Amino acid sequence: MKRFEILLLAIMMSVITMGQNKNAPVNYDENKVPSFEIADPLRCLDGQVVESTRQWESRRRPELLRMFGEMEYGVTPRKTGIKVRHEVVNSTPDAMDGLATCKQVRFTFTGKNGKSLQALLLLYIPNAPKGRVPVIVSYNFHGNQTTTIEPDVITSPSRELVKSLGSKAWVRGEQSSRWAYEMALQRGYAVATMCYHDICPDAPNLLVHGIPALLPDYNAENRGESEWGTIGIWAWGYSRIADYLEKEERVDKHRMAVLGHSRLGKTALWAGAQDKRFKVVISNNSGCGGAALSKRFFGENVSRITANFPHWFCPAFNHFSENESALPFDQHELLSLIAPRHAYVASAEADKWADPRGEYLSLYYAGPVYHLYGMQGLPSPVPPAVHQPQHYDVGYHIRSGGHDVTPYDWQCYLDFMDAALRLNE
Ligand code: GTR
Repeated sequence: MKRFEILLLAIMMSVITMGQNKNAPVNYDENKVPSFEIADPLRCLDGQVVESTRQWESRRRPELLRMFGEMEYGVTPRKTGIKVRHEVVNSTPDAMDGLATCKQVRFTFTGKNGKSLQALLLLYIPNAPKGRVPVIVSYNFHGNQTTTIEPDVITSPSRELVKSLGSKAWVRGEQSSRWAYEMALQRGYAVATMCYHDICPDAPNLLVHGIPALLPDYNAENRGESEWGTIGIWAWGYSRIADYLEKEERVDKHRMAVLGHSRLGKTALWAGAQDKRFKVVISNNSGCGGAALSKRFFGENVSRITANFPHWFCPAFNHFSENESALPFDQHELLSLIAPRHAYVASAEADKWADPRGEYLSLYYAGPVYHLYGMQGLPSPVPPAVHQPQHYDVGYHIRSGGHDVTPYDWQCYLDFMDAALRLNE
């Protein structure tokens, strides 16, 4: 047996009585955070501490990627056999009063079993800068048409599977407060968005309507312990968007960022951990299973999240319900997989469910890997006050208010990216 299989088996046997529980206790008291040791991300399972970036990349990084795949998000298949076709269905050179060129691109995914699926990418490219521009890639929750009131934006296809067509969730512009397109475009960034339901509808019984339908061996009803959940599938989708953008003539493929909010922040981190083309990886209020340390057991916990959203993770993650201390890794090690690229974590003061302090500490404890690359992580274990962004080679801010994406968040991300991507050189 391989080392991971033994580890997983040992964990499963030790937690047979635990389980996912929608009513599991939730801790909001800092005094009740259990004492636990923060694992050194540089220490391998066999106890060896890596001392060079070469060792990190050849030994520890693959070891961590395997653990996150096998025990949390599910293993991303090396080859899916899925073919992707792109078709520009609409191109407007003077969108947003001439600020941008708007392209809408249909992706058709076809599996070896002959089944296919369509998704729609909305891409805004600023008109003022000459040449190639950096791009921010970010899924939306309710369809491209909800991110703006621009009338030409085509409605994303897969929504009716999730909620009835009459639902106000799908109304044009309904989520526009979360999309600071004009600010990004004015600052020279392209923005690419797609509805995450197009890649895989977000409901346990709907996996068969997403990318899994194109995989003949995927058994959505009875997944293997380490088989893909939707976070893994959405992360795969982020990489397929990057494939397209790499070939887009106005986009600088060396300056791609991925940004996600909440469950899509978890997804952005897992995508950014695996796909090195994302040079900046931004987690907005991603919480449990995202940036927040699981072992703090503060706010949402593994028992609650796996009970409420059993399809997000692989089944093996359930074994850590009410048993976070048995995890052979924690989320700071997910963040460390982004180095030497740039990780950014943002919290909101009132979003205790996402454990703002745990999100900050996670980024802080990813520091040793950044240091190995001669880069600067967060200098202090003490989180900053609200509206005091901390921008080093990694970035963090906490703002007032609740679980959301606001223009203030975008402003911080753009400031950070200007420096991280050396936009003004
Ligand atoms: C909540 C979930 C969080 C977060 C959020 C969201 O219900 O408990 O983990 O992901 O959804 O995605 O909006």
